[in-house]
Amino acid sequence: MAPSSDPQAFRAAIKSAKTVIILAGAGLSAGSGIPTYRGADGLWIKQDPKKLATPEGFKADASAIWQFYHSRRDTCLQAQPNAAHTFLASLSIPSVCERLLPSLSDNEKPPLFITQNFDSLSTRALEALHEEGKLSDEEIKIAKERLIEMHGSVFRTICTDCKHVKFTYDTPLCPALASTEEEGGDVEDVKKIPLAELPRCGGTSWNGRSNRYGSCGGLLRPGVVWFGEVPEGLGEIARKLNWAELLIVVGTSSLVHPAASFQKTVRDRRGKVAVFNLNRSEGDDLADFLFLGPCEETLVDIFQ
Ligand code: BJW
Ligand code: ZN
Repeated sequence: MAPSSDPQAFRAAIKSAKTVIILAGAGLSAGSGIPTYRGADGLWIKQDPKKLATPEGFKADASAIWQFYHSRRDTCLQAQPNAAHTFLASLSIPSVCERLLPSLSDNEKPPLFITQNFDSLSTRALEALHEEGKLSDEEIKIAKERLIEMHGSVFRTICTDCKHVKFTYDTPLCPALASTEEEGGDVEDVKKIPLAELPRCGGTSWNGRSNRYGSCGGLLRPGVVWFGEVPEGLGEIARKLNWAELLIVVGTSSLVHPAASFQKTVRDRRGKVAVFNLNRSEGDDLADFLFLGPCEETLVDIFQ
């Protein structure tokens, strides 16, 4: 049966669901000006993901990788959460959650929010609600615990030696990256930064080596999940997917695994799937609901 685009039927499904999971992809942040991966203007159309988004690529040319991620980090820093981020974040406000998802079990509030995006815009949308006094300290803490960034964060670094993980919005991460301004330029064209001048564990002023965790001087890598690496939070995700009565899929092409298989997992357990996407996407013909258009409009409109 073709998916339904009837807002009333969707509202009925969401109102009766005891467990809801949201899965987001790059389309959620497209309205904030962050490029997607596979669209006409997508990153992986212009650039080779084997060179830029694999551990092997990093080993081969850490300088090119760091310049690529430095530029994308700055794009994310300059972007603002859009109406879809804000709407999804607002589900963490108890009164909003109660009104829009009245059947959710107490231990399912707010709904688990899985994002493949590394841009922190969903976190920043929560932080904005907190600053506006709409989320208490305790509520934002719980909301952040229920937000899984399964492909990591561009604002995290991981030390390749001591494995220390650090989160920072500071930019640039080292002086050598300050002068690399080319946005998405060809990898071969960017300047070669010596390994010693790339971001190092404990900071770039560090000039010796020790065994100290978090200050060992080792080479840092971006804290994102590359192809061939295991995404984060999979244990929690698998447990929740088994019981989800409704999976809301927002702005993903559903081509990258394991996220691409979440729809099938939910359907196999007789849960419902609703897809919000600008265009048709992989597997959406099997969804129960399909709403085409920019999610910063469709997602917000449907709940009004
Ligand atoms: C809008 C919109 C608007 C636009 N409103 N919508 C063969 C078969 C099966 C699997 C594999 C295979 N060969 C290799 C694999 C595994 C591989 C994989 O899936 N590859 C495929 C390409 C085939 N996967 C992995 O390697 C993963 N790890 C893994 O499998 O480990 C093994 C394991 C798993 C489980 C248990 C144990 C072991 C890791 C994947 C890591 C992905 N990393 C990236 C890069 C992150 C860092 C960076 O950005 O540089 O993550 S790749 C990139 O794709 C990024 C994204 O999170 C991810 C998904 O992309 P997304 O979000 O769907 O974006 P797009 O651009 O594809 O789609 C955007 C959508 O938005 C479009 O549909 C638009 O229409 C829509 N849109 N504007 C609504 N305004
Ligand atoms: Zn270290």
